[in-house]
Amino acid sequence: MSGPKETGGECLTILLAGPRGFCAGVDRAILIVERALEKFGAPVYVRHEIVHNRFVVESLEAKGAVFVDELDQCPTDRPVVFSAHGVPKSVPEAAEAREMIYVDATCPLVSKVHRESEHHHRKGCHIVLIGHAGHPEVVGTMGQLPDGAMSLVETVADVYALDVPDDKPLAFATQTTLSVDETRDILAALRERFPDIRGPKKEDICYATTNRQAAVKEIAQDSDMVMVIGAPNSSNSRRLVDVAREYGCPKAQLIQRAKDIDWDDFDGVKTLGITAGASAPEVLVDEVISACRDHFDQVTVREVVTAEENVEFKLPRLLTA
Ligand code: 0CN
Ligand code: SF4
Repeated sequence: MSGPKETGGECLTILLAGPRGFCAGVDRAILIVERALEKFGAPVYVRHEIVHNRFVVESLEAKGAVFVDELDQCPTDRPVVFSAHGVPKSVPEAAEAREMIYVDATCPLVSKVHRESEHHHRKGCHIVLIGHAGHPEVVGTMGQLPDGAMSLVETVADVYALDVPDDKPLAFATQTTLSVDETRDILAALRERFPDIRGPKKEDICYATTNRQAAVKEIAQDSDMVMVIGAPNSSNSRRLVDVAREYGCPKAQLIQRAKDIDWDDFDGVKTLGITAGASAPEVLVDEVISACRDHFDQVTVREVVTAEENVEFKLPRLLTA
């Protein structure tokens, strides 16, 4: 099929995973940019995409936010917001040195990992971070400590190849948006190789990542295809695709918008699973469902809810005073 309604009497059932989409950290980060625009007027600079979603970034640009990669691209007389993923300590230090107004939109659950890493470092530990090289959260977390204080592992193989100082106790921390199952295996390897390693009871994967993965597991097996709405640079969204594939739906894919849907791919698809990463707004889910309604004669939507969420984070004081 290629154009709208060429299917002739075809029905589609949509299984909508719940929870999906925005988490409390993303809600807060976006609100921080909006409040900063209200308080300081435009332009407000934002270092890195506030969350990994083009639609969100473009909506904020339309309100007067200017997105940059690095702090030195901002004029010193305008406020700057740091993204939800966190920043190395050197970034707020540089902002202070330049006497800039800055607002930190780092998710409190990422900041918690920063503080725990600092705590282990103060106790004399070397820290093993489980995460994806180059991801801004990993860059931010590693940047809480001096160079060489942390080692990064991405896989079980990395654990066995790991070279750590033998005169220090070990502790671990993790990125917040990893695959729960993969991290369990990496952690088991770490604990097997270093039985005394210190760290949190489970890992640092956040509630939103955990709940969205559990929800997509529930729909994957019953779906002929799963669409995860999210961006290619969104770690938590990409993990939802991995999890859906592992849990019985090889035809799982990441799409950013309805226009990315390849309708030719729908051959034999009677049940479509839909979820969205923590940085993908619900309006994009609605857009995909409405595109499906345009292409099928009958669409039935069934929401499969595996958890209720009621997490809320406070805004920084600078924006509430
Ligand atoms: O997609 P995000 O902006 O970030 P990652 O999943 O790539 O870390 O979602 C918000 C999560 C955070 C922090
Ligand atoms: Fe915070 Fe988790 Fe949301 Fe990231 S995905 S912003 S860590 S709640």
